[in-house]
Amino acid sequence: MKPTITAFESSPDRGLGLARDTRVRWAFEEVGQPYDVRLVSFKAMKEPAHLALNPFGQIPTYEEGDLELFETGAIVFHIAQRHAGLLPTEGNARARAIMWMFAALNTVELPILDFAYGRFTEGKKPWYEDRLPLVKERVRDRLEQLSARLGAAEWLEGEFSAGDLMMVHVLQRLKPSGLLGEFPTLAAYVARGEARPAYQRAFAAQLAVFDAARRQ
Ligand code: GTB
Repeated sequence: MKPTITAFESSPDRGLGLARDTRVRWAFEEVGQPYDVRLVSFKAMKEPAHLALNPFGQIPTYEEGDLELFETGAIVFHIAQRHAGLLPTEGNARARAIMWMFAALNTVELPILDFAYGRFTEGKKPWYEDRLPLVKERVRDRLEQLSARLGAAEWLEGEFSAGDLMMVHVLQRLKPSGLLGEFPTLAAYVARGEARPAYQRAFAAQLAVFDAARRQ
């Protein structure tokens, strides 16, 4: 059965691929699983039908038969468990790849979101500019640590895995700010992820949605 995910009818990132359906699309493409997309408006995301799928009123969601999921960590993990290609089969290597998925979401994405959302949600507060250097420093700390760990390796643990997929998508969020560019090792890591044919297909699919919405 072909799974269906939800995505923004018109993404606020204007097709940059930063909304979280892109990481799910990328996972589908890596494992060769076709999928359908149901587009939702901001209004529909807060209505009962969508809230039944995701109580937080967010995209993406995942439906396959009687399975309904939200949270990209859970969705990508589910796809990676169901299909070969995103998690190693050997037990310890698999555990390490899963560890990096959690590290991407729990340790690296949190300060990045604090930085990325701050401008929109707190940008007009009188204390925003005072707090900004602290917020940026927290991001830089994580990037420095991650960059040191990655070193000259191509991917975090040998072969490309769901851990890299998640980490690359989390780091991409920093590209518009220029912060990622301060860390050439990580900028090159993100570029390697973006060069993967599966990523290219996922990116093109989400961009096509944005372009179609703009033409209407
Ligand atoms: N932890 C959840 C997950 O990983 O699935 C977070 C899901 C989430 O934040 N979804 C966002 C959403 O639905 C879309 S991706 N927001 C609407 C709402 O909360 O009302 C986040 C996003 C939005 C915009 C940009 N952008 O413009 O660059 C990038 C990412």
